[in-house]
Amino acid sequence: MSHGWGYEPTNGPDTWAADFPLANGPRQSPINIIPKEAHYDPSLKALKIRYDPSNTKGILNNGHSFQVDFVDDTDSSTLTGGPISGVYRLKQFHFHWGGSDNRGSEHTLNGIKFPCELHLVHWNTKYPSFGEAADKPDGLAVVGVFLKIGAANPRLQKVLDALDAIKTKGKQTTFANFDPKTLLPGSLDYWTYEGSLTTPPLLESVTWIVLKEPISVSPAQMAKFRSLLFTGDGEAPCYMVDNYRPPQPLKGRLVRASFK
Ligand code: SG4
Ligand code: ZN
Repeated sequence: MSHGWGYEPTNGPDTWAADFPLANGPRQSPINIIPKEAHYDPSLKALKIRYDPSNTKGILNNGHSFQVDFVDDTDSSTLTGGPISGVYRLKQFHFHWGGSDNRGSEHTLNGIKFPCELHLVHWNTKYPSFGEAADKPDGLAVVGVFLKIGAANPRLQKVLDALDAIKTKGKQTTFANFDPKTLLPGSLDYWTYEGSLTTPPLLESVTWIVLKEPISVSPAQMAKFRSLLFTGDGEAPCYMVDNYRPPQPLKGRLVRASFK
């Protein structure tokens, strides 16, 4: 792919395997979650999430999504408990969304797509850095949250208000004092399985923790996501929409549920 991976027909998910053969690996993400086929595991612990808003560093349009980055040089914003052992630090969060409300999430529920999915990316502090952790089987833990159309979400609005400043690829701006815990739903019930990054290099290093309860987003808020561009300044503009990978084969993996 001379022009790099993306979400267009010419460089989209169906083409990634040419440059990233792991695309056909044994533990790829996302997946379709079939709640009736998930195994309730009473030994799964409650998720413990502790974030320090003062770790918020900035917000960036990386040409595939936008992400809010966090300072991760101490254990002040961490994920523990749930299916993981040890302490994982928050690195960034980002979203995937559709060009229309009938698609956009990466994970699906009984084949149903949500209009958007939030990913909170954490790395295992048994490794020295995110970079060292990113290719280890227990290196990363990503919490996934579905967004469904409903009332405007006031917690999300502060993030969306920053998007005007990062419309094009490569743009970044300061973003301060945000607590991503405010984005989470009331219940932290989850499904969990062993998977991968959903973008190249598709590394098989992610313990996925997908929350059962969606959060809400209004149609006007979804329009704001869709006002971003995949393209950089001076390029023919291409709206950042449909930046999701579709579900991948389960290949015998077990999906466990923290709840009955
Ligand atoms: C998005 O493109 C993020 O912006 C990427 O963040 C992220 O890559 C990528 O998704 C894959 O993450 O939770 N969907 S995912 O599996 O976190 C990484 C950056 O490019 C490595 C930093
Ligand atoms: Zn993601």
